[in-house]
Amino acid sequence: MSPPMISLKSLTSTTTMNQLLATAKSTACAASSCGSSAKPHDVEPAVWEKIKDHPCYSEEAHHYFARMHVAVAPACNIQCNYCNRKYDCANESRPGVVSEKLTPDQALRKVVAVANEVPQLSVLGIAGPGDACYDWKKTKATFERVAREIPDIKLCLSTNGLALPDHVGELADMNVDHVTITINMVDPRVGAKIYPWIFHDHRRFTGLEAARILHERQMLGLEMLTARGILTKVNSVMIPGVNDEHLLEVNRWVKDRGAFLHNVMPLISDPAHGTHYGLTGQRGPRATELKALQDRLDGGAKLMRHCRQCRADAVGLLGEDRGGEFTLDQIPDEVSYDASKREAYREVVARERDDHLAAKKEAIGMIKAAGSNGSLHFAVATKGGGRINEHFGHAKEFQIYEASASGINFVGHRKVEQYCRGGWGEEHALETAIAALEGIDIVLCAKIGDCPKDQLRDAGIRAIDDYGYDYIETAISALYAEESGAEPLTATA
Ligand code: CLF
Ligand code: SF4
Repeated sequence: MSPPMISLKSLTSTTTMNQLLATAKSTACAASSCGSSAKPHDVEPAVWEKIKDHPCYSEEAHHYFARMHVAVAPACNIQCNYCNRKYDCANESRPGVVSEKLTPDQALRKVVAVANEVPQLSVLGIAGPGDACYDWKKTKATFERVAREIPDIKLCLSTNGLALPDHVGELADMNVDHVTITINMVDPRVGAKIYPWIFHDHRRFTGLEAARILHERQMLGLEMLTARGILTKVNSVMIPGVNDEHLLEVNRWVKDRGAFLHNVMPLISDPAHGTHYGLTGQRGPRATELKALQDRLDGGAKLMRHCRQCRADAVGLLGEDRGGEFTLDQIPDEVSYDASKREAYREVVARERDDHLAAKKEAIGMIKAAGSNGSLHFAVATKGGGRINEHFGHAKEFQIYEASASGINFVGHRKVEQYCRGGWGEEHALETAIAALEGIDIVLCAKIGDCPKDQLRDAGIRAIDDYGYDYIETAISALYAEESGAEPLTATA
């Protein structure tokens, strides 16, 4: 029999403590139906403790937990050809772009306000808009103030690595468990095409010398973090014709030095952004080129495939940005932290995750038992919680899964223009969504109208809303089994 469904939506939109706890209590039986451990078997328990609530370091956690960035570090010590650190464009969504810069005190106010309203919040990241290690005083002051007020929040930092070796000791002292270094090259000849200059040791360096110094400092920083047990993720920007092939070598180097994850991101390049690459016509990779490179990297340093390339002031689950709700003018001058919503949410999520993991295990067993050699690609409309819980017309992105004899793998996401606005479908948005879903066999969503369903069918894509609010893997396994002629699974959600 199907256990009652837990609605994470009800948790995240509940406004009072009593409502939240009542919701948690009413869902307890769903969790008790599952005795499986929430810990995956491929990581040490101590590492799992560090990643289990971090939406970037655990693909599974990104269904449940949110990060927020505070833009306290505007200064930078290098120039990347893909960046111009423009501060005032709320319409862009890419790293290095923010709407308002904050002092550490303003950042604390904002973190407390978000923690009181967004129960999924688990991580505070400082990712610019400049370099968090170069603008160190503000980064450190922010982390110290927030950690005093909200001790259980995870602190996360992203850096170009040049100033990193100077601060690894303090990062360890502050219990920062997660650091990201952007490493785009390990050969200074490649680096010279990406970085026109760096500022180091009170001097400006250019050309090969600049790239060599940056490379040596990045490797040193990575080794120092690994030695202290700080989990390090390496971000690499894939720049076709500049470092795309070279990233295979980067992957080997960072794996050898203990990187926990490697996240290869596509170059975002547009003349309107005013960056060197944008203005000189350097293109970014196509989605298929990115995936092909990621597939070639499989077997090296473990890959992250669910990055959303967030802004330096992003707030919310990956893939959503609620930053606009928490600008300083909307936050009271005095805010005090109330832990109740976050604590209640965590209790419910712990149970929900057990249930989800059991369903996932069952689904993957079913896929393997189906004995098919083929693969199917699914695009899923979801608002989080690992469930199919978004209407097709409201989706701004689809999560992409590949089902094959080896199991069910999350392989990325595709952004789309929202099709339905105010009850009306936008024809142009539907056309671009269908184009973005190229290569997809089946779209899974909570609801879809006849018109978009027919147009998707004409494009060779089946749209199915029969599994609305089920777990993603449960629906995928049932459909995969159906295609292979095997007995479908009974939905567990
Ligand atoms: Fe922020 Fe980065 Fe920490 Fe995450 S983002 S500092 S590790 S909390 Fe995450 Fe955003 Fe991708 Fe970064 S989705 S851009 S990987
Ligand atoms: Fe921009 Fe970051 Fe590069 Fe500095 S390190 S130039 S902020 S992308």
